[in-house]
Amino acid sequence: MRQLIVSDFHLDPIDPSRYRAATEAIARCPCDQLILAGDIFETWIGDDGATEFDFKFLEFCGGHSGDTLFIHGNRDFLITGDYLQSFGISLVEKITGPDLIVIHGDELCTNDNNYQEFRKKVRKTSWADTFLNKPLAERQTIARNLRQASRETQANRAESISDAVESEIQEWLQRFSSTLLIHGHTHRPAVHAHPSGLRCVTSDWGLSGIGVFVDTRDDVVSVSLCHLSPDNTTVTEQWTRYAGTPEWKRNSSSVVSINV
Ligand SMILES: [Mn+2]
Repeated sequence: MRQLIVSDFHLDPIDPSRYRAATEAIARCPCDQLILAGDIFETWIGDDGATEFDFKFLEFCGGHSGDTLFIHGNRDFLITGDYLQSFGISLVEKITGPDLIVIHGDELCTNDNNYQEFRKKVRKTSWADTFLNKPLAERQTIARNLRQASRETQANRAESISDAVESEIQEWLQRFSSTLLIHGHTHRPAVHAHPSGLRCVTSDWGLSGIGVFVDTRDDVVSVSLCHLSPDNTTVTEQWTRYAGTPEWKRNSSSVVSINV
């Protein structure tokens, strides 16, 4: 069983080359389950605002060799489950189990009070209903203004405010008795060994990006941080855990190019 977790493509029709790059990079990676962990689209102002590029990309993801799951990010949380299902993609709020937790990751950034307040407001059904009832052009203007405001806030914000908070990470791992948490959102790709388990962070994308493979075979689980591009797939770091043992061990082999 192989799962591939990617996030933060931030696809925007003003740059079609990024749709192509993401598509070609994923096409190189056959897997049983493709998990799109949020902020796949730079903005989503309603399913009726989808462009031809969005449509083709979702069609590609839904037609992928295995199952495709979609987790909302903070930028594309208005994409609906019905719309995704029409491409064969299942919307899930998050993946939580003892073997694996996958979330977008904004839930972990609890030092950013302003953002958490905003999140609470816009994730209410009433906010979404009011917004989606506005004409498309008005929604486009609102989204543009929000993006601009977000860029200005980010430029003036301390690094630590927008990163995942250690106590939250521990809490998530312990709540689901898990030793593996994978998320995006912070755009800080890495593998972190925490006292309760391993945390893998996926990257944002330009024409390539960093995703995570989870391979489960018999009694062994391997987690690989991978650089994915249209031309090659390179494992940069790999960790392994044997069933019945709580500890992750980092594999010593250096960077390898793999044909997956
Ligand atoms: Mn995000």
